[in-house]
Amino acid sequence: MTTKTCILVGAPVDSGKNRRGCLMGPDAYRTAGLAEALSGLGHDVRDMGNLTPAPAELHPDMPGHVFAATQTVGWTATLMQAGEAAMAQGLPIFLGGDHSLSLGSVAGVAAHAAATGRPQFVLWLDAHSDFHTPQSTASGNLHGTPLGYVTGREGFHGFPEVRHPVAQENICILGLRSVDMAEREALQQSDIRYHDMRAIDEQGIAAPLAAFLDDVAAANGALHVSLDVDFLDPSFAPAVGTTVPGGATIREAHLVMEMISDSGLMTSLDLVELNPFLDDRGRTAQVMVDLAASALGRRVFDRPTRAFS
Ligand code: 5AB
Ligand code: MN
Ligand code: MN
Ligand code: MN
Repeated sequence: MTTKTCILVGAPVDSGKNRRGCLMGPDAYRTAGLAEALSGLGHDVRDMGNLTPAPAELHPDMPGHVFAATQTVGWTATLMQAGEAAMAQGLPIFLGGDHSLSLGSVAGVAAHAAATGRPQFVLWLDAHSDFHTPQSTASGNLHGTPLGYVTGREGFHGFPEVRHPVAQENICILGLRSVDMAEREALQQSDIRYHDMRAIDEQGIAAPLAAFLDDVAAANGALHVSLDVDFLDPSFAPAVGTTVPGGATIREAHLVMEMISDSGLMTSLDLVELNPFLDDRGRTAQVMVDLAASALGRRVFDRPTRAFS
Protein backbone atom coordinates (compact mmCIF):
# COMPACT_ATOMS: atom_id res chain seq x y z
CA MET A 1 0.00 0.00 0.00
CA THR A 2 1.14 3.52 -0.64
CA THR A 3 2.78 5.54 2.08
CA LYS A 4 0.63 8.24 3.65
CA THR A 5 1.14 11.31 5.73
CA CYS A 6 -0.88 10.53 8.85
CA ILE A 7 -1.97 13.59 10.82
CA LEU A 8 -2.80 12.72 14.44
CA VAL A 9 -5.44 15.17 15.67
CA GLY A 10 -5.95 14.87 19.44
CA ALA A 11 -9.60 15.58 20.30
CA PRO A 12 -10.13 15.03 24.05
CA VAL A 13 -13.89 15.59 23.74
CA ASP A 14 -15.78 14.55 26.86
CA SER A 15 -18.98 16.59 26.51
CA GLY A 16 -21.02 14.10 24.48
CA LYS A 17 -22.29 12.17 27.50
CA ASN A 18 -22.12 12.59 31.25
CA ARG A 19 -19.81 9.72 32.15
CA ARG A 20 -16.31 11.20 32.19
CA GLY A 21 -13.03 9.76 30.99
CA CYS A 22 -12.87 9.93 27.17
CA LEU A 23 -10.71 13.05 27.52
CA MET A 24 -7.83 10.69 28.34
CA GLY A 25 -8.24 8.86 25.03
CA PRO A 26 -5.68 10.72 22.89
CA ASP A 27 -2.90 10.14 25.42
CA ALA A 28 -3.86 6.49 25.81
CA TYR A 29 -3.42 6.00 22.03
CA ARG A 30 -0.06 7.75 22.21
CA THR A 31 0.97 5.59 25.18
CA ALA A 32 -0.13 2.45 23.33
CA GLY A 33 2.25 3.39 20.51
CA LEU A 34 0.02 4.58 17.68
CA ALA A 35 2.61 6.88 16.09
CA GLU A 36 5.33 4.21 16.31
CA ALA A 37 3.04 1.54 14.83
CA LEU A 38 2.23 3.74 11.83
CA SER A 39 5.77 4.96 11.25
CA GLY A 40 6.89 1.34 11.49
CA LEU A 41 4.67 0.66 8.47
CA GLY A 42 6.53 3.34 6.53
CA HIS A 43 4.08 6.19 6.98
CA ASP A 44 5.07 9.75 7.76
CA VAL A 45 3.36 10.58 11.08
CA ARG A 46 2.71 14.10 12.38
CA ASP A 47 1.16 14.59 15.80
CA MET A 48 -0.65 17.94 16.01
CA GLY A 49 -1.15 17.57 19.78
CA ASN A 50 -4.53 18.14 21.38
CA LEU A 51 -7.10 20.70 20.26
CA THR A 52 -9.27 22.79 22.61
CA PRO A 53 -12.89 23.79 21.96
CA ALA A 54 -13.70 27.26 20.61
CA PRO A 55 -15.76 29.51 22.87
CA ALA A 56 -19.49 29.09 22.18
CA GLU A 57 -22.89 30.16 23.41
CA LEU A 58 -26.03 28.24 24.20
CA HIS A 59 -28.86 28.77 21.72
CA PRO A 60 -32.24 29.37 23.42
CA ASP A 61 -33.92 26.72 21.25
CA MET A 62 -31.60 23.91 22.36
CA PRO A 63 -33.76 21.53 24.42
CA GLY A 64 -32.96 21.75 28.13
CA HIS A 65 -32.30 18.03 28.60
CA VAL A 66 -29.34 18.08 26.18
CA PHE A 67 -26.08 17.61 28.07
CA ALA A 68 -23.21 20.15 27.72
CA ALA A 69 -24.45 21.46 24.36
CA THR A 70 -22.37 24.65 24.55
CA GLN A 71 -19.11 22.75 24.86
CA THR A 72 -20.00 20.40 22.01
CA VAL A 73 -20.86 23.39 19.80
CA GLY A 74 -17.37 24.73 20.53
CA TRP A 75 -15.73 21.38 19.76
CA THR A 76 -17.70 21.09 16.53
CA ALA A 77 -16.49 24.48 15.30
CA THR A 78 -12.88 23.64 16.21
CA LEU A 79 -12.91 20.16 14.68
CA MET A 80 -14.66 21.25 11.50
CA GLN A 81 -11.88 23.72 10.83
CA ALA A 82 -9.07 21.39 11.93
CA GLY A 83 -10.51 18.51 9.91
CA GLU A 84 -10.78 20.49 6.71
CA ALA A 85 -7.24 21.87 7.17
CA ALA A 86 -5.72 18.46 8.00
CA MET A 87 -7.21 16.94 4.83
CA ALA A 88 -5.06 19.29 2.78
CA GLN A 89 -1.95 17.87 4.48
CA GLY A 90 -2.59 14.15 4.63
CA LEU A 91 -4.82 11.54 6.21
CA PRO A 92 -6.23 12.85 9.49
CA ILE A 93 -6.69 10.39 12.36
CA PHE A 94 -8.94 11.95 15.00
CA LEU A 95 -8.01 10.63 18.43
CA GLY A 96 -11.11 10.78 20.63
CA GLY A 97 -12.69 11.67 22.71
CA ASP A 98 -16.31 10.60 22.62
CA HIS A 99 -18.31 10.22 19.42
CA SER A 100 -19.65 13.80 19.54
CA LEU A 101 -16.29 14.72 18.03
CA SER A 102 -17.57 13.32 14.73
CA LEU A 103 -20.06 16.17 14.32
CA GLY A 104 -16.98 18.27 13.58
CA SER A 105 -14.58 15.74 12.06
CA VAL A 106 -17.05 14.47 9.46
CA ALA A 107 -18.43 17.93 8.62
CA GLY A 108 -14.84 19.16 8.19
CA VAL A 109 -13.63 16.37 5.92
CA ALA A 110 -16.87 16.61 3.89
CA ALA A 111 -16.22 20.31 3.32
CA HIS A 112 -12.78 19.42 1.96
CA ALA A 113 -14.24 16.73 -0.30
CA ALA A 114 -16.80 19.19 -1.67
CA ALA A 115 -14.05 21.72 -2.38
CA THR A 116 -12.15 19.10 -4.37
CA GLY A 117 -15.23 17.89 -6.23
CA ARG A 118 -15.40 14.42 -4.66
CA PRO A 119 -18.44 12.88 -2.97
CA GLN A 120 -17.94 12.09 0.72
CA PHE A 121 -18.65 8.54 1.93
CA VAL A 122 -18.80 7.46 5.59
CA LEU A 123 -18.34 3.97 7.07
CA TRP A 124 -19.77 3.92 10.61
CA LEU A 125 -18.57 1.01 12.77
CA ASP A 126 -20.76 1.09 15.87
CA ALA A 127 -23.23 -0.81 18.04
CA HIS A 128 -25.44 2.29 17.79
CA SER A 129 -26.73 4.30 14.84
CA ASP A 130 -26.01 7.78 16.33
CA PHE A 131 -28.75 9.26 14.12
CA HIS A 132 -30.58 11.28 16.80
CA THR A 133 -31.31 15.00 16.76
CA PRO A 134 -31.26 17.14 19.93
CA GLN A 135 -35.05 16.77 19.94
CA SER A 136 -35.23 13.00 19.45
CA THR A 137 -32.53 11.95 21.93
CA ALA A 138 -34.05 10.71 25.19
CA SER A 139 -30.72 10.57 27.03
CA GLY A 140 -29.68 14.09 25.97
CA ASN A 141 -26.23 12.74 25.10
CA LEU A 142 -24.90 14.30 21.90
CA HIS A 143 -22.52 11.38 21.17
CA GLY A 144 -25.72 9.73 19.88
CA THR A 145 -26.26 12.46 17.22
CA PRO A 146 -23.30 12.80 14.81
CA LEU A 147 -24.92 11.02 11.84
CA GLY A 148 -28.04 13.14 12.37
CA TYR A 149 -25.95 16.30 12.22
CA VAL A 150 -23.72 15.51 9.25
CA THR A 151 -26.64 14.35 7.10
CA GLY A 152 -28.28 17.73 7.69
CA ARG A 153 -31.13 16.77 10.03
CA GLU A 154 -32.83 19.77 11.65
CA GLY A 155 -32.73 20.96 15.22
CA PHE A 156 -29.01 21.47 15.88
CA HIS A 157 -29.63 25.05 17.09
CA GLY A 158 -26.48 27.05 17.66
CA PHE A 159 -24.23 24.52 15.89
CA PRO A 160 -22.23 25.58 12.84
CA GLU A 161 -24.23 25.28 9.63
CA VAL A 162 -23.53 22.02 7.75
CA ARG A 163 -22.71 23.41 4.32
CA HIS A 164 -21.91 20.05 2.76
CA PRO A 165 -24.22 17.39 4.23
CA VAL A 166 -23.20 13.78 3.59
CA ALA A 167 -25.68 12.07 1.26
CA GLN A 168 -27.59 9.33 3.10
CA GLU A 169 -26.89 6.77 0.36
CA ASN A 170 -23.15 7.35 0.90
CA ILE A 171 -23.30 6.10 4.50
CA CYS A 172 -22.93 2.49 5.62
CA ILE A 173 -23.32 1.41 9.27
CA LEU A 174 -21.96 -1.98 10.39
CA GLY A 175 -22.32 -3.60 13.81
CA LEU A 176 -25.74 -2.37 14.98
CA ARG A 177 -27.31 -3.98 18.01
CA SER A 178 -28.75 -1.07 20.01
CA VAL A 179 -31.04 1.32 18.12
CA ASP A 180 -33.59 3.57 19.86
CA MET A 181 -37.18 3.62 18.57
CA ALA A 182 -36.93 7.21 17.23
CA GLU A 183 -33.71 6.37 15.37
CA ARG A 184 -35.15 3.17 14.01
CA GLU A 185 -38.06 5.03 12.41
CA ALA A 186 -35.80 7.70 10.94
CA LEU A 187 -33.25 5.16 9.68
CA GLN A 188 -35.90 3.00 8.04
CA GLN A 189 -37.16 6.04 6.16
CA SER A 190 -33.64 7.06 5.13
CA ASP A 191 -31.32 5.87 2.36
CA ILE A 192 -28.56 5.00 4.83
CA ARG A 193 -27.43 1.38 4.46
CA TYR A 194 -27.20 -0.45 7.74
CA HIS A 195 -26.30 -4.00 8.70
CA ASP A 196 -27.07 -5.20 12.20
CA MET A 197 -25.18 -7.99 13.97
CA ARG A 198 -27.82 -10.51 12.97
CA ALA A 199 -27.22 -9.77 9.28
CA ILE A 200 -23.47 -10.02 9.89
CA ASP A 201 -23.96 -13.38 11.65
CA GLU A 202 -25.92 -14.65 8.67
CA GLN A 203 -23.97 -13.18 5.74
CA GLY A 204 -20.57 -12.37 7.19
CA ILE A 205 -19.09 -8.90 7.39
CA ALA A 206 -17.06 -9.01 4.16
CA ALA A 207 -19.95 -9.01 1.66
CA PRO A 208 -21.72 -5.79 2.73
CA LEU A 209 -18.39 -4.02 3.19
CA ALA A 210 -17.09 -5.08 -0.24
CA ALA A 211 -20.29 -3.81 -1.89
CA PHE A 212 -19.93 -0.46 -0.15
CA LEU A 213 -16.23 -0.11 -1.00
CA ASP A 214 -17.03 -0.86 -4.66
CA ASP A 215 -19.47 2.06 -4.66
CA VAL A 216 -16.93 4.39 -3.08
CA ALA A 217 -14.38 3.41 -5.73
CA ALA A 218 -16.86 3.76 -8.62
CA ALA A 219 -17.75 7.29 -7.48
CA ASN A 220 -14.10 8.27 -6.84
CA GLY A 221 -15.31 9.15 -3.34
CA ALA A 222 -13.46 10.24 -0.24
CA LEU A 223 -13.96 7.69 2.56
CA HIS A 224 -14.19 8.61 6.23
CA VAL A 225 -14.13 5.65 8.66
CA SER A 226 -15.54 6.20 12.15
CA LEU A 227 -14.60 3.43 14.59
CA ASP A 228 -16.52 3.46 17.89
CA VAL A 229 -14.96 1.14 20.52
CA ASP A 230 -18.41 -0.36 21.15
CA PHE A 231 -18.45 -1.81 17.60
CA LEU A 232 -16.20 -4.43 19.20
CA ASP A 233 -17.37 -7.08 21.59
CA PRO A 234 -16.83 -5.85 25.17
CA SER A 235 -15.14 -9.14 26.11
CA PHE A 236 -11.93 -7.89 24.51
CA ALA A 237 -12.66 -4.12 24.35
CA PRO A 238 -14.07 -3.23 27.78
CA ALA A 239 -12.99 0.44 27.93
CA VAL A 240 -16.21 2.09 26.79
CA GLY A 241 -19.16 3.52 28.69
CA THR A 242 -21.79 1.99 26.44
CA THR A 243 -20.88 -1.71 26.28
CA VAL A 244 -23.34 -3.88 24.34
CA PRO A 245 -22.70 -7.65 24.24
CA GLY A 246 -22.67 -9.43 20.90
CA GLY A 247 -20.26 -7.13 19.06
CA ALA A 248 -17.75 -7.74 16.29
CA THR A 249 -15.07 -10.31 17.01
CA ILE A 250 -11.42 -9.36 16.89
CA ARG A 251 -11.10 -11.07 13.49
CA GLU A 252 -14.22 -9.45 12.04
CA ALA A 253 -12.85 -6.06 13.08
CA HIS A 254 -9.40 -6.74 11.62
CA LEU A 255 -10.93 -8.07 8.40
CA VAL A 256 -12.87 -4.81 8.01
CA MET A 257 -9.67 -2.83 8.49
CA GLU A 258 -7.64 -5.06 6.15
CA MET A 259 -10.25 -4.72 3.41
CA ILE A 260 -10.25 -0.94 3.89
CA SER A 261 -6.47 -0.96 3.57
CA ASP A 262 -6.52 -3.14 0.45
CA SER A 263 -9.07 -0.82 -1.13
CA GLY A 264 -6.74 2.17 -0.73
CA LEU A 265 -9.86 4.32 -0.34
CA MET A 266 -9.70 5.61 3.25
CA THR A 267 -9.02 9.34 3.46
CA SER A 268 -9.73 9.99 7.18
CA LEU A 269 -10.34 8.03 10.39
CA ASP A 270 -11.94 8.58 13.82
CA LEU A 271 -10.93 6.46 16.82
CA VAL A 272 -13.67 7.25 19.32
CA GLU A 273 -15.33 6.41 22.63
CA LEU A 274 -12.26 4.93 24.32
CA ASN A 275 -12.56 5.61 28.06
CA PRO A 276 -9.14 4.72 29.51
CA PHE A 277 -10.59 5.05 33.04
CA LEU A 278 -12.53 1.84 32.32
CA ASP A 279 -9.70 -0.07 30.65
CA ASP A 280 -7.95 -3.18 31.82
CA ARG A 281 -4.16 -2.62 31.68
CA GLY A 282 -4.47 -0.71 28.39
CA ARG A 283 -5.82 -3.64 26.39
CA THR A 284 -8.62 -1.72 24.66
CA ALA A 285 -6.27 1.12 23.68
CA GLN A 286 -3.91 -1.52 22.26
CA VAL A 287 -6.69 -3.20 20.26
CA MET A 288 -7.67 0.16 18.75
CA VAL A 289 -4.04 0.90 17.82
CA ASP A 290 -3.72 -2.55 16.23
CA LEU A 291 -6.91 -1.94 14.23
CA ALA A 292 -5.66 1.43 13.01
CA ALA A 293 -2.44 -0.29 11.90
CA SER A 294 -4.46 -2.90 9.98
CA ALA A 295 -6.37 -0.11 8.25
CA LEU A 296 -3.04 1.39 7.22
CA GLY A 297 -1.37 -1.66 5.80
CA ARG A 298 -0.23 -3.98 8.57
CA ARG A 299 -0.16 -7.56 7.29
CA VAL A 300 1.03 -10.95 8.43
CA PHE A 301 2.09 -11.74 4.86
CA ASP A 302 2.56 -9.37 1.96
CA ARG A 303 1.29 -11.97 -0.52
CA PRO A 304 -1.35 -14.71 -0.36
CA THR A 305 -0.25 -17.70 1.73
CA ARG A 306 0.47 -20.87 -0.25
CA ALA A 307 -1.12 -24.18 0.59
CA PHE A 308 1.21 -27.02 1.53
CA SER A 309 1.61 -29.65 -1.16
B1 5AB B 1 -22.33 6.12 20.81
C1 5AB B 1 -28.30 5.92 22.95
N1 5AB B 1 -28.86 5.64 21.65
O1 5AB B 1 -28.91 8.12 22.37
C2 5AB B 1 -28.47 7.41 23.27
O2 5AB B 1 -21.63 5.36 21.84
C3 5AB B 1 -26.86 5.52 23.00
O3 5AB B 1 -21.44 7.13 20.25
C4 5AB B 1 -25.96 6.40 22.18
O4 5AB B 1 -22.62 5.20 19.68
C5 5AB B 1 -24.56 5.85 22.07
O5 5AB B 1 -28.16 7.81 24.39
C6 5AB B 1 -23.66 6.80 21.38
C7 5AB B 1 -29.03 5.10 23.99
MN1 MN C 1 -21.01 5.96 18.37
MN1 MN D 1 -21.71 3.28 20.04
MN1 MN E 1 -20.38 4.66 23.26
